[in-house]
Amino acid sequence: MTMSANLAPITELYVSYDSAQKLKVEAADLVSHDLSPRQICDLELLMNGGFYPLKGFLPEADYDGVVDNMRLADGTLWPMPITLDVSEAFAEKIEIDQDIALRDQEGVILATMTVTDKWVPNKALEAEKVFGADDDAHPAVNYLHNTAGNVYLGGPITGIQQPVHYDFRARRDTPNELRAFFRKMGWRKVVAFQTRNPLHRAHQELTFRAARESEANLLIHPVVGMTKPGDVDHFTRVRCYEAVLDKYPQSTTTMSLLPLAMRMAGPREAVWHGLIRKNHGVTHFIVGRDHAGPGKNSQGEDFYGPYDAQDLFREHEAEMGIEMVPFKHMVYVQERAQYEPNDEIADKDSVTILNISGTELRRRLQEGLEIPEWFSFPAVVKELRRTKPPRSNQGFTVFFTGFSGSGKSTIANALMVKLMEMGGRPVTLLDGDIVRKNLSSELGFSKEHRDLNIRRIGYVASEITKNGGIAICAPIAPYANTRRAVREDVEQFGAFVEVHVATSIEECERRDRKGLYRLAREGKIKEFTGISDPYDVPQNPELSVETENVDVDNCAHQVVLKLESMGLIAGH
Ligand code: PPS
Repeated sequence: MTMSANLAPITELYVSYDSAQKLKVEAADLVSHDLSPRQICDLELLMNGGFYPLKGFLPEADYDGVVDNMRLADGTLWPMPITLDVSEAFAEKIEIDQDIALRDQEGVILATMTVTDKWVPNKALEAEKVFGADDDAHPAVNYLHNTAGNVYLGGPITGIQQPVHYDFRARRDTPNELRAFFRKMGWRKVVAFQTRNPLHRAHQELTFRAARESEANLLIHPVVGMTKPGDVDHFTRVRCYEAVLDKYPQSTTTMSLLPLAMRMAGPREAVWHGLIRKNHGVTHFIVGRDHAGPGKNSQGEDFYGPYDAQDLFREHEAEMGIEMVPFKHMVYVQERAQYEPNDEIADKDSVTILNISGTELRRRLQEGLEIPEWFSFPAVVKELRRTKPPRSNQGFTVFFTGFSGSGKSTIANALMVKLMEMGGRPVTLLDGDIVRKNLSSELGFSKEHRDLNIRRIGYVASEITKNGGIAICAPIAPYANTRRAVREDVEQFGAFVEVHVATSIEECERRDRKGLYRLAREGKIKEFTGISDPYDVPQNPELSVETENVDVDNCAHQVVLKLESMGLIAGH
């Protein structure tokens, strides 16, 4: 199969400038749905033709077909449900055939939609069929169950304006802008490389080889919408891509940013990516090992086989009208000082093959260790180090939890002093009592109020962590779920070190330093943790300290040792 692009403009869902002005005024009176970040990404690609031939968020019959056999009701291949999920309360207000306004997070109206369908999806079935397992360890399944609304609305979209982007505007192209660029440059064959990671030398080699072998030009087409939680942020990645771009021979290669919200759906995602690239005027698409893989399932196994994505793509290649270029695993051969496809090295026994895995790279960045030039470009490594300095220069949070009177505050204070003695990073103590005075003075001790209190602490700690400081928190934080939520908030930016101050309730009551346990026993204080309110003992804290028969200094020292072993403070 030899492809050559049809670069005529693709159908967009935008109305003309005049109609948009009029529609915008009229739409102000419609019931509004505030789009989630993922829905904004989906809407942008719906409107600009990236999701052609979809005309809007999927109606029920199309959704059923896509979930069941990757086809719209009319038989067209489409592997991913593009749905407008809303809350039950919102759905109740909406009648069939009603027009609604779709707004971005600042309230700007981007489109209107005529609601033709409203239904409650079978999410478990969607998870099984689309993502391969109803397992929350899959980021998209987790999203489906824990973030997406329970009702789907479907219907055609009338586009008013593109979502506003303030970043990297010159690097963003709609399908028609890319088509026009390829036309102007005379690029009749273009191979696209999809990525959500920084590019290193191996990627540069493999993409360029792919282009050479297909006698095509190259489009580096990174996703800047939503990728896998925990990925390097797109700001850093784009700076890295720009550094790699001039390593390609001049005028063979271009880069464009794609505002896609990935689902990490492996094989189905590969087919979806191919269709999206086709819409952008591309003729060839690189599919690697474990394309758009979501990582391990809750049993610790891979969700998909390493070549499932290539197999499914190949099955539908002719129908899609875009050719797959299978990704070769490139390794560095030291003796020849070059990258070669692993499966094409005939003299494997007599040469030295070098490779650094993603995990090893993260470790080296985390610990500030050397990253050799054969592996990556110095400019890329510099950008990565700027964003992710070694752990010993990053912010982090130490989160003490335990009963009232367990010794949390005393150990936290001692730890703060020790860290200040070492210097280097600012330290903030968010002690239970301090917080209740300054941040949460209106709150009591109901479950709801305790949760609010802890989430506020988590928010402040995550901001401190993000900005390179050390936050030491010392609330009771009795609920495991809330502690987990705080961990997630903080871990976006740095380490979260949970320390269980494991003093028994009997010992705390015996000490009764504030006389509160007596009052709680007498019923004068209600909902008292450990007496008349629950405490979930931490199951996997980074550290658990005993305080009976151990002095405060020693407890604080145990925490310092833990921080040292985690690489958070540099050894001497
Ligand atoms: S929580 O559950 O994490 O929001 O609690 P926290 O903000 O750490 O506040 C605990 C301090 O408030 C005092 N106090 C109570 N504790 C538990 N239960 C009840 N009902 C209660 N009422 C008042 C108590 O002094 C706690 O202080 P610490 O420093 O933990 O001893």
